[in-house]
Amino acid sequence: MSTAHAPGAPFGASPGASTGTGDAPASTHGADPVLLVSSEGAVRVLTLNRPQALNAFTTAMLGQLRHALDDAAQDPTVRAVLVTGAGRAFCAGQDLNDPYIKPEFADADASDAPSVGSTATPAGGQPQRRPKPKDIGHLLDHYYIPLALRLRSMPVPTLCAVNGVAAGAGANFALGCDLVIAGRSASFIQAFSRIGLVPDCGGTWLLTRLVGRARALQLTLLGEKLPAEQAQQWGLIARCVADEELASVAMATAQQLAGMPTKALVQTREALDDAMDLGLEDALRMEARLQSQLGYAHDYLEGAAAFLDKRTPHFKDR
Ligand code: T3D
Repeated sequence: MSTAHAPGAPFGASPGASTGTGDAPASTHGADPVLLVSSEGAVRVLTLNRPQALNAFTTAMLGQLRHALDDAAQDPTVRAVLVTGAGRAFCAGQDLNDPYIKPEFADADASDAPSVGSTATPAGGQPQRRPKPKDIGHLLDHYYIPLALRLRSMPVPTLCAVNGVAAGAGANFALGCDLVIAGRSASFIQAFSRIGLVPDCGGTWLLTRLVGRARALQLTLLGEKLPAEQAQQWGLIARCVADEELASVAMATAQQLAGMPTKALVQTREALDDAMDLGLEDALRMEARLQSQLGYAHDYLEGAAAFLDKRTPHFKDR
């Protein structure tokens, strides 16, 4: 796959290497593709590419992202997925301008929609324009839920390199990855309460597990910016590194994951998620069941043999 460098993209992503799958074409008539796809060895790199709007998710981008994850999941040469953003932000969450969710407007007297903003009669007798509500839940059912489930069930480890602000669903998509490494200038904002919504894209589930109820409430109610360094101290993310080191550290970590026993990594993710809802005895039995399965697999036999032979193991299961 081509690795020509695209402007603003931290990894070797080529606009020409974008996926052609998704609910919208990857590239529309000369417009920049909203998702860049490239590979470095066994690492598939996905770069959100709407830097002018801080990589806010459009339905086209959400569709392409899911299909790019499907594609990586089905490609036996891919052993890790690295997601990042082009430009100064990782992702500002749902694009509030996307026609899918942007309210249409109707004259106030022609609509029974709730009024917003000033209720004063406008000067000049012009009819007041009011937004007609849309079912935002539809967007979640059709885009965010499949995307979040796809991410969490990837058959390879996932890593997010957070290169700038991650807000709303952008923050929670990042936190849904197995490892999150952020640049020092990055930040996380649960922006939902600022616009009258609840956390989505798995935010309720992820945040309570990652930082506990008190900090989850602090983040989500106040909607304040959490700097990357504090996010790391809180255990929200794995690492915080200097901005200029982010791309190299993230790629080195992704390559490290790609060289490891994939099945064991993925089953570890699933076991940790499941363990949150299990009692000790059930967790012990789950561990035994998983070890039983893995114990027959090539990677365990190879890993144990390589240790005894004092050589580097060569893992190949997926
Ligand atoms: O319907 C639903 O919403 C359901 C789904 C919900 C999932 C969600 O993600 S809800 C949360 C949506 N996101 C937000 O509310 C965040 C909105 N953005 C911000 O609060 C700020 O942009 C940031 C704190 C992220 C960054 O601030 P700053 O000062 O660094 O940048 P900026 O100047 O605000 O933004 C730069 C440009 O990006 C600007 O465009 P312009 O004026 O230069 O043409 C801005 O409008 C655009 N932009 C930023 N975020 C979004 C966006 N455009 C559309 N949608 C956005 N979410």
